[in-house]
Amino acid sequence: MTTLETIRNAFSGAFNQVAECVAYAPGRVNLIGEHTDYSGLPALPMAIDRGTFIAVAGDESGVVEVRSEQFAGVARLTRAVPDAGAGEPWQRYIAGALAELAEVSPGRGARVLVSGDLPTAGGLSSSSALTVGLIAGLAAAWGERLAPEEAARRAIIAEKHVGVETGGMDQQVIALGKGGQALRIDFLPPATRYVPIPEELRFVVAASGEEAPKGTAAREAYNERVVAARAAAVLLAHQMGFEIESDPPLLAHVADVDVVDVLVDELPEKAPARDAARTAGIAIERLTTLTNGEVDPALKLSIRRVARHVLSEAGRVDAAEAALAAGNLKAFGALLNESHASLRDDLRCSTQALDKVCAAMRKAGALGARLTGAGFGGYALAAVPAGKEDAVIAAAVAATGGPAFAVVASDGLQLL
Ligand code: NG1
Repeated sequence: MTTLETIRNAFSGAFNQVAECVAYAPGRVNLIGEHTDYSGLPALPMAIDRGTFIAVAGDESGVVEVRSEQFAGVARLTRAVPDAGAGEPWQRYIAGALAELAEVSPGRGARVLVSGDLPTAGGLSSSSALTVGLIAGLAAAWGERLAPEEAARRAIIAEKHVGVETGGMDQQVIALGKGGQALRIDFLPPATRYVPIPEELRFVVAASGEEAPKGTAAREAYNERVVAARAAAVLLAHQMGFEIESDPPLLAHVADVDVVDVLVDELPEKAPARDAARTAGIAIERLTTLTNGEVDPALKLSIRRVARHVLSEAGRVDAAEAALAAGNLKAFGALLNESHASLRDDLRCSTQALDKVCAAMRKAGALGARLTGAGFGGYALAAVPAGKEDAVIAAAVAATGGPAFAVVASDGLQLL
């Protein structure tokens, strides 16, 4: 297990000098509200008791050198042109973080060691923990202590530049998490509030056994859903007789209208973004342009199913928050199961292994289980009554080989 002491010792061993500061950024598990953030609709995640330590010592080299036993190779990125040095996928997060710190002591460099106990297989937000922690740790070493909200804001932009059109849930809960509490995040208008987790409710996370790497295929599958949701938003607004003026158009802009559930059924089952833009009379770029790249305007998107998932999932976030407040664990568990079914059947980001591990955990006594995070592999989450954790963990390991472990709601970003 990595601790402040072990990372400090490892830093001295690696660089033959003492670390000036250590940032700790936890992972997160999203309780409910999956694939909603990029539509401006709420999510309910919590920071967990596993995370990433980032030990830093500043220097005057103008170069940032990052080492980690978790990732292959050593990154050596020049502050002036950080993109040029980023080879391995994980190094692109460093380049993104450096781009978002361009104005902080621009001539300075740093040596960085990354270590921790957060699995990188997908679903527990290792990429955002790395990005948030790097931004906070490097800024501190260069003389600027960023507020957690500001570290999150910069990390969201950094990750978008890496190529995933992230909605921003992960970075916010990693920065703002609190022990014993989930964090309800609203995006339009932006707001957060803490939601206490009942004492008798426990959480287990379990690997599906399939990596959900942020490589090309997973990134494209994610970005396609982002654009399908935008296309659904403009078509629904068009059906209601108005045009969404903000950019990009989001399902949040139509979600509050009473008839929206009925109108969703009239959306095209599959259509390219190009057709949606033509029908709504708007420029195609408003749908397909991403921060880094674009989605092919001719690609057929599952507009109706994506909209049905996103809008129904937003309703489940409200219901889940109410169930937690009322201590109604049974209702909370049932909502997790409904979320999984919707992600599997409508958003289509589950896999057989995720379905299998969720089913195994339910059978072993979980109140409910669902994939967590973007899906396409990675981790599943189970809500478990206190005392049943070991049985649920054993069932998950028997189903997929593990790992599976209990997680608790924990504090967010810290500078140690
Ligand atoms: P993960 O599981 O970290 O890939 C992604 C997005 C979130 C959110 C979820 C789906 C990033 C960094 N995170 O999470 O913003 O959209 O998918 O709910 O892209």
